[in-house]
Amino acid sequence: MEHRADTVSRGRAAGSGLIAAWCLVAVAEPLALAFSAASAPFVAVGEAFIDLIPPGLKDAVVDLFGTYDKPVLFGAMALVYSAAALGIGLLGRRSLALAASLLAVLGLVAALAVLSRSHTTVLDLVPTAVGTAIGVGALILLLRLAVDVPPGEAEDDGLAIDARRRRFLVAALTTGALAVAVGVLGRAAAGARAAAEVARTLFAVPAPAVPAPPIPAAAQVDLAGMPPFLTPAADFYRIDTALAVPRIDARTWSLRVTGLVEHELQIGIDELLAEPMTEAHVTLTCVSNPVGGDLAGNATWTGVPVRTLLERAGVRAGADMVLSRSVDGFTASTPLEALTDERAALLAVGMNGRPLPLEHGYPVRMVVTGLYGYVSATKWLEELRVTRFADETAYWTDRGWSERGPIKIASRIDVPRPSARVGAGTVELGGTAWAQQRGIARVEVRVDDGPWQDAQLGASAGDDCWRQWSFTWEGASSGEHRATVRATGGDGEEQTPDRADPVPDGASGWHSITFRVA
Ligand SMILES: Nc1nc2c(c(=O)[nH]1)N[C@H]1C(S)=C(S)[C@@H](COP(=O)(O)O)O[C@H]1N2
Ligand SMILES: [Mo]
Repeated sequence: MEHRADTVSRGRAAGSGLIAAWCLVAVAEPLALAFSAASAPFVAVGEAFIDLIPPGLKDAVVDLFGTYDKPVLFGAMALVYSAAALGIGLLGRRSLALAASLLAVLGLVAALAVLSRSHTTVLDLVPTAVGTAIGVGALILLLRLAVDVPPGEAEDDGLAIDARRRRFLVAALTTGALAVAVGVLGRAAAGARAAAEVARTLFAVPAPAVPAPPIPAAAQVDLAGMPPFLTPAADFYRIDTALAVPRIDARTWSLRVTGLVEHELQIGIDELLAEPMTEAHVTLTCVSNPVGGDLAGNATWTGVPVRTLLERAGVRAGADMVLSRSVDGFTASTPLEALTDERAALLAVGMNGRPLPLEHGYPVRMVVTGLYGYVSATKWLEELRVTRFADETAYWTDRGWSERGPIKIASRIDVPRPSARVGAGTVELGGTAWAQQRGIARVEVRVDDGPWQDAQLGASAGDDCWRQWSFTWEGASSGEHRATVRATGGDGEEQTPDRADPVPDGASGWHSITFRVA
């Protein structure tokens, strides 16, 4: 039977396109869990897209959606993909071959995206290829079944229009339901298997040769609404460019030390775990954290000092930077001096006494106190390249951020929340301040246009950690009030009121909130 536009309704054609296109995804995505993380076509297209869009646009999107940027990206992709699928279905009313070819082209685009990821091989094309074949098959089947025979024309199989429509509906619903079932079950099963695989390759964090001093109980200010002094891994902020978290088998993982060194090194996890470990409490902060923002977390990290490996490799004269590289292609440029001076600069394997969670860089990441994460805290680490700032640049430097990123002193008000309503009389305020490597010597609070007054500091757990503070405002009058905070570092630096945007090297300025007293 010929395929004529007037014999397939728009609705059935569009529905066929939509179901077939999502069959492709439903099959390919769970299948990808058996291959590398970058073999998942939907994720790969998203990552390739991020690499292609201009940095300015990307910053605008991150500004707008913050840490929801990933769900927003995936949602937008799903919409665009669905629209394309509807269009393909509609074109199928004219030509089955054209529609099938177009869906295959979408599969091809996804395949190219997979190949554009670092570390992918031809084998990683299997999920996309299988998904595309099944999607195209479903499209052809559904569009064939969608054909009505116009009244009066011969019906080759003698089926009446009603029966044909019912048959199409059953086929469409069955295919759709199968796709959803395969997608959901496949993902759950494969996800569970991947988790089990990771669990098998987890290791115990060795006892540190150099333990961190215990955290005094009084480091935690006793005030409802204050963040915990040590951030649990599950609540720790997460910032990375990876749309799918790399799943690394620690048993096959290795770290290479390359570039301007006397002898290149390659060491596996057992060799790394055999080195003496240092433990340190370090507050990690993100350069994109706005004034008063919460892209900061405090953890106890256990790891091998970066210095240990650099000394083993022998750094050659002229080097001034280490470009650390992640398995997902991310890079950070860390000044050599920050990795060789006395500060905590670790190849961390432990976070709060447990192996790093996958999202935070399992099995090994860098943590360097005093530097923003984008120039120091590479997760899923695989290479340390000793080089020169003049010769190589890192991921965010190529996108307009500073080549170096020392952390600026910062303070914020955590309690009360902005716009909160509090009872009259005595108002308790509390917050957090940090100046890594220097510590916090003083925090002052100002209510409305009143004088600056000293806040009470929580106990210190070391200069690399944030410090909590509290302030009691007696005799609060009812109405709207503004509180402002500023900190002074252990080196005497007083936090500047001058506002700076996070781009290119971190925000500055005082944090204020307004709240209402009953
Ligand atoms: N592989 C990889 N490592 C990365 C990043 C990344 O995008 N990819 N982002 C960096 C940035 S910008 C920050 S602030 C820290 C955040 O670490 P966290 O997600 O564990 O809090 O990781 C750093 N390490
Ligand atoms: Mo960051």
